[in-house]
Amino acid sequence: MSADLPSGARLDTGRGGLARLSIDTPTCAAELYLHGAHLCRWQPRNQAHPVLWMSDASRFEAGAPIRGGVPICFPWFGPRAGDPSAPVHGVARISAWTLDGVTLEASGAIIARLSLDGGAPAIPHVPQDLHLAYELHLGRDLSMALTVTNRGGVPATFEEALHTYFSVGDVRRVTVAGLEGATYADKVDGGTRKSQSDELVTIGAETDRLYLDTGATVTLTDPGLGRRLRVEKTGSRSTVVWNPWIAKSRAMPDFGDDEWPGMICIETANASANAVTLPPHASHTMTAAINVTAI
Ligand code: TA6
Repeated sequence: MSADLPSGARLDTGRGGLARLSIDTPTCAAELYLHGAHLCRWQPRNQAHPVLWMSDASRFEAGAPIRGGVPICFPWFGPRAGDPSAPVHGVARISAWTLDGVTLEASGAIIARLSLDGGAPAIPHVPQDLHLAYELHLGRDLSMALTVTNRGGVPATFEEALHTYFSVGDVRRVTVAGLEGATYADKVDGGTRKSQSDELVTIGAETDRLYLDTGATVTLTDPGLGRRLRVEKTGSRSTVVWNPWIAKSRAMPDFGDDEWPGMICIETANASANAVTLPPHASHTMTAAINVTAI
């Protein structure tokens, strides 16, 4: 593969000895691990501060999820119903993906294509007829597209999420727009269904909300870093907003005790009542496009 890489892209060995695609072009710097097809870094050239947040305490080892960046949750979101021993958020984020191709777009963006086939011995829990393809466009903007194909003869149901961690100046000062009127399951309150009555979501305590039946574009305004991040999505009916705050941060071994003010997750998903059922031989694509502007 190395020989076929366009200029500005390099396949090397990253943290924990894991294979990594390093990108350094006039439009952005980025790092993509084959472990979990995990984007750990994306920083457009006009941004002095990384857009994606990474924990300094993250593990980089086979079988363990990376903390930060964009984990891919699949084929379930959260704990697996009826199987408490199964890995939280599924197995895609702890599996070794195949890098199928890397090309350079006229816009200067790098396109990386990866895949994961269900049923491989190393990938338990993924029904063997499900095939995942992941395409990232890494440039001044970022776009991610996850396509699931059911190659089997029976319907397949799954949940999925691009569990994006954004870096912010101070989470207590950010606002999230675009979710007004949506219903959400409040996981901090036992999953109680509530309605987003305020126009803006603000963070003043542990927040873990699964917004349902919404295809809305979400805008994160961050006065601390003087920027606005816009997340536009397709093929997604759920949005998750998460900040662990103090106690939950301390309870997570791969999350620094004092790191919580610097991050917020805004996740593009299909979860719970929005799980996807794919007929035989059908595909479903979920996309998230992210751009950053100054405020
Ligand atoms: O997306 C929010 C969430 O489901 C939270 O409940 C929290 O557990 C978070 O994901 C992180 O999950 P992880 O398994 O990566 O620790």
